[in-house]
Amino acid sequence: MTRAFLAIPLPDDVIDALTRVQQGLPEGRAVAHDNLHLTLVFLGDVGAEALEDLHDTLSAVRAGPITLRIDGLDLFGGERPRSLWARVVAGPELGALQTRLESTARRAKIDVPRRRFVPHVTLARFRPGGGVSDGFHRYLVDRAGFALPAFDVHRFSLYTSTLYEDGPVYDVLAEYPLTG
Ligand code: 2AM
Repeated sequence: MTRAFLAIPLPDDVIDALTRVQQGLPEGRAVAHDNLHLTLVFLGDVGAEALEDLHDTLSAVRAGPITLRIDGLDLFGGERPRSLWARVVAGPELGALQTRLESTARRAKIDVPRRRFVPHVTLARFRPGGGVSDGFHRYLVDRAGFALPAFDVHRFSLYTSTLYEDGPVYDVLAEYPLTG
């Protein structure tokens, strides 16, 4: 079985800007530069045959480029955050692609967890159940207006995730163009 997910890789200048916003984070584990992405569908552990089927279907997907914008930081988990993330804003085509990919994965017999799609880029993760310090609140307040100019993305990718003690390593298994 292979742990896998579908995501949109981000342009280098966006990654650099997100890396800069991670600086000064007083606690939590910052997501490594190479691991910053916009997840579309988390696939979980997938067998080789289902992965092949999925790849064949994804290779036939025709969709155009998508314009994205990063606008603001937010937390999953509130006062006891699980993660800090950058909000991604887009037109309806992002949600349409996400829905389509999720259905494609289900048709390939992949048991995709049912979760509302909140477009985001995870920037840091926190120890479960732990609170955060005043320093962390100051960090958030100082970056309250964080936003980046809009940018276009021209592909999405199938990633594998290998879990190690010091964090996951993501590898691109295949790429699919968003060029219409
Ligand atoms: P996250 O960034 O909000 O944690 C690879 O793990 C990607 O798949 C991450 O971007 C992660 O989202 C997403 N994902 C969604 N559901 C997941 C789950 N149950 N376990 C691990 N990652 C998940």
